Amino acid sequence: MTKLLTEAQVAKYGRDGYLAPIDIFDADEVAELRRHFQRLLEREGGHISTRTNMRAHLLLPWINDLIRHSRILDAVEDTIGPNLLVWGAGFFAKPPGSKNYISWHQDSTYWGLSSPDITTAWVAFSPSTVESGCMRVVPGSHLHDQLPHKDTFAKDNMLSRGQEVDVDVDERQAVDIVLEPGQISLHHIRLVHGSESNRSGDWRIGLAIRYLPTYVRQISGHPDSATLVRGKDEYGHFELEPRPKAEFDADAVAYHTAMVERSVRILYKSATQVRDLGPAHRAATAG
Ligand SMILES: O=C(O)CCC(=O)C(=O)O
Repeated sequence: MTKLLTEAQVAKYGRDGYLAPIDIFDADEVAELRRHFQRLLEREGGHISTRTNMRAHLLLPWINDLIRHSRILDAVEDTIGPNLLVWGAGFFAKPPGSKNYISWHQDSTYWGLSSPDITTAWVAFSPSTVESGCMRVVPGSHLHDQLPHKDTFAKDNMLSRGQEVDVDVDERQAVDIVLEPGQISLHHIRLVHGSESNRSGDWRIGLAIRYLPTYVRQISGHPDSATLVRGKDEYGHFELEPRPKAEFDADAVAYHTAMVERSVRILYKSATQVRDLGPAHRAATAG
C-alpha cells in the first residue's frame, strides 16, 4: 500500500529517478510561503547567504514545519520508506534575469552518505518554467554508479563547489521539470540534473529538502546531524536536531552555527577552496 503516489508513479520513480509534478500546496498556501521567502530575503539584504541557506530549517520554524508537511512526507515515504530524516533544506532561488545556473551533477558527490536511497523534494514557490530556468534531468541516469565530477567554483554556478559531472551529458535526453507554484518534484540522489539561468521577469524559487531513511550513515569521517520528521530512528547514526523556537533565536543560531561548521567539513572535504558563507548571524533577541 502506498501513501500518496500510485504504484505506477512509484515504478516510474524507480525507472526514471524523478517524478513531477505532484500537487501539494494550494494558491493561498503557496502565497503564504512566498511571503515568508520575501521576508527572509529582506532580512538578508536581497540575497540569502550561503550560511543561512545551509540547513535553513534549523533557523526558521516555518521551514521546519514545511519539511514535515504530511503530503510531502507521504510522497517521500512511497520512495524510501516510513522512517525519515531531513539532512538539509535550502533554496535554489534565481532572481529575475540572473545568470545563476546549476551545472550537471549528481547530489551524491560530496554528501558523504552511505546509501543512494535518498530523495529530494523540490518545492516550487514560483513558476518554474523553461524560461525561468527550471530543473532539467536526465531520466534513468540515477542507475549509474557515482560518476566522476570536477570542481569549477564558477562564479554564477549555485553549487557549493561549482561541481559538474566529468563525463559527456547527452542533453537531447534531458527533460524539463516544469512546475507551478505549490507543486513539487522528487529526485534521486544519483540523478544527473542541472538548470539554466533565469530569463524571466520573476524570481525562480525552489526549496530543496533532502530526505534519508534512518539506516543511512555519514561516512565522510565527520560527525553529522539530521531532523527526524517521520517514524522512529532505531539506528542513531545522526545527532537529532532540535526545532527552532523562533526565527533566529539565540539557541537556534548557536546550534545552526555549529552544524554549518560540520557541514562545511563534509561538503568541502579535500576541496581547494570554500565559498564565502556570508556573515555570522546575530540572534534576533540580542538587541
Ligand atoms: O534548482 C535547481 O535548478 C537544481 C536543484 C538541485 O541541484 C538540487 O535540488 O539538487
